[in-house]
Order: sequence, then C-alpha cells, then structure tokens
Amino acid sequence: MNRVVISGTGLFTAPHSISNEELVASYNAFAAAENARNADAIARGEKTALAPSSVEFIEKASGIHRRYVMEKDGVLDPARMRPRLAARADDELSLQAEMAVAAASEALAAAGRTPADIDAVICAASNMQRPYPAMAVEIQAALGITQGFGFDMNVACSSATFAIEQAVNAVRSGSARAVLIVNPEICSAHLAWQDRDCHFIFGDVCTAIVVENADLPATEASTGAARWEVLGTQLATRFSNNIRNNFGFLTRAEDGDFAARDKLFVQEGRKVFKEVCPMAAEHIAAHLGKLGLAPAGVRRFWLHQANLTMNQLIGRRLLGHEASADEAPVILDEFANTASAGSIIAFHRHRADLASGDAGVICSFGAGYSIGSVVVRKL
Ligand code: CO8
Repeated sequence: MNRVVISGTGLFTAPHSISNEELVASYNAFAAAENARNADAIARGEKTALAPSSVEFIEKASGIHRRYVMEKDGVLDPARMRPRLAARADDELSLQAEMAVAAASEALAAAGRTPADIDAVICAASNMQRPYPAMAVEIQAALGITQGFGFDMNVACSSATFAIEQAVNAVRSGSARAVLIVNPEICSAHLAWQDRDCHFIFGDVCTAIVVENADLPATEASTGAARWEVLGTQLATRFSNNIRNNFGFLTRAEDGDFAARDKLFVQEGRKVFKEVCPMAAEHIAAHLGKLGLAPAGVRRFWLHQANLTMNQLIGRRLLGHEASADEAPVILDEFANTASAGSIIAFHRHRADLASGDAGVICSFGAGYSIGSVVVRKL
C-alpha cells in the first residue's frame, strides 16, 4: 500500500461580499412589502406577518458577519431574493467548472504538479449545476488532463472529506498517482433568502485539494511544497430529515411546484445543533483513538464551518476547554457556511504555521447526517 499525502490546496473566492447589515436591510424590505401585500389576510388572522431579521441575532446565533456570493444584486433585490445568473451556451465553460478550474490551478501550483500528474478528478459538492455530463469530466477537460477519469459525488456538507477518502483509497491502492478534488459550492442558488430562519447561513466558494502518492518523483516545482501525510480517514452517516432539499428531477413528473419552499434548503437548526455536536465530537475522538492519538495531542482542528457555538461545543467536548482560534480556526465569520468547502478553507488558510510532525484533523458534518474526518501529519 502506498503512503498518501495532501500536497496542495487552492481557494476560489466568489467576487461579491454581502454584509449582515446589507442582508438584513434587504430581507426587512422584502418582509415589509410582503406584509403590506397581505395586510388584509394578516388583519383577518389568516396569515402571520413576517417578523424582521436582525444583525444582532445573526451574529449571536451563528458567528457569521458576511458571506461571498457569485452574484449580489439579485440576492439583495427585495422583489427577487435569488442570484441573477446568466445561462451559458453548451460550448462555454459552465459556472461551477470555472470556479473549480480557478481553485484547482492554485492547488496544482501549490503542490508543484501539472495536469499530466493527475489521474482522477473528483467534483464533490452539495449541488451540481446539472446531472450530466459530470462536472468533473468537464473540469478534467478544461484543465487539460488527458488521462484518467472524473466523477461527481454529493454528501452535502461532507462531500469534501468523503472525497478525500475516495482519493486516498485510489492512491493507496495504486489506481491513481494523484487525484484532484474540487468543491464548487454555489449555496446562494439553493438558499431561501426570503426565509429569516436561514437567510444568513450560506455563501459561495470553491476549494481544491491535491492528494498524491508520497513517493511520486519530486520535481523542481514540487520540492518546496509542504506535504501532509494522511494518517487515516473515517466516514459515518445516519439518516435524518432535519436538513433536506426536495428539489429533483421527479418534481416535473409529480406535477410539483419547482418554486415550493421545500425545493430549497430547509432545516431544523436547533435539532441539528443538538444531535450533530455530540456525534461529531465522539466521531473525532474515536478516530483519533484508532490511530493511537489523543485530542490533546492534536495541534489543530479544521472543523466544518456552520456555526461558531457548535464548533466551540465540539472543542470543549474534545479538549475539556473552549478551543482557541489557534486550536480550531474560524473562517465562517468571513465566508459563512460554504457547505463542503468550509473545513477545507480553514485547512487552506491556517496550516502554514504548523511544524513538521504536528498532527491535525479536518472534520466535516452536516446533512445526511454525515460526518467525515481526515487525520493528517505535517512531514
Ligand atoms: N433574526 C431575528 N430572529 C430570528 C432570526 C433572524 N434572522 N431567525 C430566527 N429568529 C428567531 C426565531 O424565530 C426564534 O424565535 P422564537 O424563540 O420566538 O421562536 C429565535 O430567533 C431562536 O431561533 P432558533 O432556535 O432557530 O435559533 P438558534 O439559536 O437555534 O440559531 C441556527 C439558529 C443559527 C440555524 C442554529 O440552530 C444552527 O446553526 N444550527 C446548526 C445548523 C447546521 O449546522 N446545519 C448544517 C447545515 S449545512 C449542511 O448540512 C449542508 C446542506 C447543503 C448545503 C445547502 C446550501 C444552501
């Protein structure tokens, strides 16, 4: 079996930023217009007036201060409340592929590898912009990777860590020399911006990861790359309806309404919080135990970025004290929840200061429920 390393990561940041202040102003204008439109029904008690959102609630409940999106004006337009994205012709590079190519190019450069080194591309995200041809195959072609194969996979927020396990297995067994993973998340297009319970939660981004055989011959470009040996991966799922999106190809055949509320992200946030925190903490502790490591011996936790309090609670359960920003870095204040990309952004941004021999854990958790952990050590 081959030893496996993560040799590079990349980050594509969406071009527009929305502050909580802008978001709340837009939502409150939407709510006021809706309430005016439904004034008679509200007065008769047939409808409930929409309550305003608040910056204070969002920051206290989630830790999120702003988010990046692919398109901002449509999201903030109280008469629209969704991004305005132009359809592209079949012979143009699709939007998710464009984000992925940018992140992947950075990851390849960081690893000192070229398209000729990559034998597989995995596009792992919580939504694909089309069913087929696979996004990964388009991205493979756009990057000029002429050998190997690509495929798409979706395990919602855990897509990236689940993809790392697939990549690690392929490299360990020798079916690929190196695998490129991309996580193009356009959460803004499947978020109900007109629902105050969740309108603040998500942002858009794309991350990329190069996973390769530790014995792949070094080149001049790859020599300087910091490499992280993958000591182990562990995945777990348990079915729950508490995070759900019913959008799908059967909607048409069922004569359903494509614009119905359940065709976008829906969650029971409090239940998710209560159920997933202990699962994630136990999962990480058990995974470390299998590898002969204790949480106290881990230098850094790159946790899924959904909610600051959630990560603080997981930190307390694992370490016995509140994890500092150094032990469990936070990026959700700037990016919000970016589904599968969150823990990878944290890893991308916050690993350069670690020393050779330091161990860390990348861990995601979310819809499914699904939890994926990747234990790494800096070489
Ligand atoms: N402004 C003011 N008040 C508000 C607002 C708001 N915007 N929203 C809700 N309130 C009110 C509520 O109505 C409620 O009022 P009342 O007490 O009168 O009923 C009160 O505030 C408290 O509401 P909550 O109980 O809902 O508040 P919480 O403290 O639980 O915070 C959170 C809500 C932030 C959502 C929190 O529960 C949370 O973060 N939970 C964890 C969620 C999580 O991790 N989910 C994972 C989802 S990500 C995932 O799996 C990927 C899915 C695929 C990607 C999809 C992309 C779109």
